[in-house]
Amino acid sequence: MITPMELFIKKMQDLLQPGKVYRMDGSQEEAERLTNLAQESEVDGRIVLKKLNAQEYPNSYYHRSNPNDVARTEHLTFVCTPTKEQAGPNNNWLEPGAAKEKMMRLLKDAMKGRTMYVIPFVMGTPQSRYAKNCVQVTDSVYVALSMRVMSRVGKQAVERIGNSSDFFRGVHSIGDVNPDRRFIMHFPQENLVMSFGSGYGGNALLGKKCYSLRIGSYLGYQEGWLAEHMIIIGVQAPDGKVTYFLGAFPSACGKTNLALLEPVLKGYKVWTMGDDIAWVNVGEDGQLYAINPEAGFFGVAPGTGANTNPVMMKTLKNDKFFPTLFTNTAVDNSNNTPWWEGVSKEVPSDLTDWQGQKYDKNSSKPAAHPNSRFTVSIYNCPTLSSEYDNPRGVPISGIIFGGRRRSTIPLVYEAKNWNAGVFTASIIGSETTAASTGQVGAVRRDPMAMLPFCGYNMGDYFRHWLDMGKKVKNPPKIFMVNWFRKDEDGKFMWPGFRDNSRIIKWMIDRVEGKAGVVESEIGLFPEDNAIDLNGLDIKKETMAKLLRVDKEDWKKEIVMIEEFYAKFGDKIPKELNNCLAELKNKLGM
Ligand code: OXD
Ligand code: MN
Repeated sequence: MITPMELFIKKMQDLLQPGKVYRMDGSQEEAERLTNLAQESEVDGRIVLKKLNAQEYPNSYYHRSNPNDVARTEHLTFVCTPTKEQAGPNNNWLEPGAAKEKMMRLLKDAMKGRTMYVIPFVMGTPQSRYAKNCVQVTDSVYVALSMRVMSRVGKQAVERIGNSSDFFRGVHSIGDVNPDRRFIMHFPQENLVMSFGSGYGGNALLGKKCYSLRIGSYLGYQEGWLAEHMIIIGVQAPDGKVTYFLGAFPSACGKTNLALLEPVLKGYKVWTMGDDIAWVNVGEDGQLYAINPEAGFFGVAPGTGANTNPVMMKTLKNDKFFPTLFTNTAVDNSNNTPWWEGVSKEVPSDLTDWQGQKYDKNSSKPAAHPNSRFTVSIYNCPTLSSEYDNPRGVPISGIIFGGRRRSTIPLVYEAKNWNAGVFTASIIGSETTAASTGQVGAVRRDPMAMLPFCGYNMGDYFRHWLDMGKKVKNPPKIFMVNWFRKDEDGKFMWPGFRDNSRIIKWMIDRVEGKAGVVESEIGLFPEDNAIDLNGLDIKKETMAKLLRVDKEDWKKEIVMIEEFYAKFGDKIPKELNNCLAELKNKLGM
């Protein structure tokens, strides 16, 4: 009898008509072979991979994509639930039958003359009961190699799947990289994603945003857990105790920097568990536990440097795991290394830009695409937590939410309880960045930093969050931060980066009941002098400005929140409407 996995592969072969089928085993030997092949292959008129300087960047390869294919395409991403209401106003929706028909037409014979890579993979440590089994097919060797870095590809997945039909199915073809024929369709009820026309990470590495967040959030809703757009870190205090935090921030808000932070405070250390996605379950003891389903970082290169993220620079130069990929950065021809804005002060004189053109140093445009990326194994990371592969995950004591806001949102405050925390997270706004196509710099509501990734109606998602709070014995404390406040001259008021550890130390003190708070309209502020500012040159008045409620700004904020909530009609849980009413009341509205 044919197993469900074999049946899926056969169906894909019949549909896609590839010239060859290659099944990945996840071995190093295989990765080397595919990397060699990629250096000789052209896709979309470009050599897929070029080897970079191995002395400077071991195991590293350069990939340049079609300039029309450099970010997630939210307007071409659909959640195809039986009813529109199930997908909610937060998703583009298509009826599943119509969506499938559309995709079948695009995918039919799409791999003629190409190789179909069959990628069996596990999201999460294969020993974990929280891990999930997946199979993706793709015709992109770049995607196949990236999947090896980002997930656990190979034998273990095949063994875990066995005769079961309980696995995620992903179909991906890069097609002809035509934005008019590019769709990413999710079918949560069928544990299926169909993606066509893009090779970009968030659109094509289906284990990442598509499965671990959109499909995952739906599974979590059904099964009683949460799939979140969150980092996981363990923060070690001078006494050796490690406190685990989750952190949710919209794309390119410094999430990866926080996940690999070198604290400025003496005796503190951050242990990295993950930089993008967390699966959060209630453990046997009733506490919240988180695992990172991914096995690598797909990080934004620009802004990453020895000053901003020294640990990531070491990760990128580590030779433990093969391969590391750089996509759409510039290349310094003098030594064949990848280059991006922020990796060195000096702009090298002989640069090729991300589009393959000679770079003019006086150009007003950046040499690397603002959303250029590195793909690197988490096992290369020198601060990887010893708990990373613990099948149980790590117990969570605090959840940090944030956004990029030049005004209104204070540096830090704490929600007074779980429900107030869910409210705080549901009203996050952030200035948009280059990780998605569209306008950069506009403020958009991005609840829990999940707006582009929640695979079902966000009203139901808020309800699910509130219910999770009831199931947990000691719900973690919930904090809101904003590292990005600017003064009247447009200068950042808080130094950010390594100094953010000062705020996290306060959070640990709060978890341990060691620090006091002052109540405000929006939540709890640190007491005077509760934040350790030792060695930091910051004025008392600046701190005061960073830690207060600007009532007039908040009144404007309320208008935007109400507009956002209105989209969900009566799906907004009454608990959240009550929090909003209470806040308005406190602001005198
Ligand atoms: C990402 C994103 O790529 O959030 O991680 O866009
Ligand atoms: Mn992300």
